[in-house]
Amino acid sequence: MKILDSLQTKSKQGKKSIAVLIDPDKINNTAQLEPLLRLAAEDCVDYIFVGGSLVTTTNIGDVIRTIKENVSMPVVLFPGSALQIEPTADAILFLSLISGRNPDLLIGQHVVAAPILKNNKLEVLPTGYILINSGKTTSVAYISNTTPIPEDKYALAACTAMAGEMLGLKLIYLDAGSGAEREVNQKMITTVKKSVDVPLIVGGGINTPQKAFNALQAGADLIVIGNVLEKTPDLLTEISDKVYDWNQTINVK
Ligand code: 1GP
Repeated sequence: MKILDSLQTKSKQGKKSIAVLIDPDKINNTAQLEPLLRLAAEDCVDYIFVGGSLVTTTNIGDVIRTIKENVSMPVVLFPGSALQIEPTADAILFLSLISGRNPDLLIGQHVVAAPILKNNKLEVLPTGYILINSGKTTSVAYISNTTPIPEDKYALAACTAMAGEMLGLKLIYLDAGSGAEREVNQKMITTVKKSVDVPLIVGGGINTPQKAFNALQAGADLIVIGNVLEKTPDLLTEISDKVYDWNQTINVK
C-alpha cells in the first residue's frame, strides 16, 4: 500500500503512527545508526524520516543504505531543500512551507525538484508545512527565513492548514522545529486537526513519552521523534509504546 493511502486509512480509523527522524548531519559513521535502527525494528516504528534543515554532508545515500540494510519500514525524505533528493528512499515529503511567505519554499524549490521527481520512483507526498513558534529561534526558522506562527494564534494556524488542504495538499505537518524548547501545544494540535480532514503530522520537541501521548491525544495522526533519540535512543521504546497502546484501544472498539 502506498504511504499516503495508509496514512489516510489509519487517520480515518483513529489509528496513530510514529516516525523516527534521522538527521544525516549528525551521523559521522553509519554504524552509529545501528542501535537506534534495532530499536526501531523491535518497537514497530512505522517510518524512518531522513533530513534536516541544513544538511552539510553528502552522506544521505549512505544513511539510507544503512537503514535499508537493517530495517524494512519505508524511508521518507524530509528535505530542507531540493538538493536533498535521494532516489533510493521510498517517498518524499514534498513540503510547501505555508506558514511562511518565502516564495522559494512555497513553490520555488518545487519547480527545481519536479523534473527530478518525475523521473524516479519516490512517492511524492504533498505536504503543507506549518512552523509553530516554540521559544528560541530554531534552525528551520532561521534557514527558511520565515516567521513561525505564534503558539497561541490558533485560528491563524487553522486557516493556514485549511488553505493548504484547499490547495490540494494531502498532509499537514505542524512542526515546532527540531530540538524545540516547547513542543506544539495540545490546543494548537486540536484546533488544526478539527479544521482539516487530511492526516496531521506533529513534531518538534517531543522528547518524553508524556509529550508523545499529549500530541496523540490532541489529534496528531503521526508523531515525529528526532533529537532526543540522538542521545537517548532507549527512549524510543517508551515513546512508541504510547502509540502501540493507543492503537490497541482502537482495535478492541
Ligand atoms: C523536526 O519534527 C521534527 O522537524 C522532529 O523534531 O528533532 O525535536 O524530535 P525533534
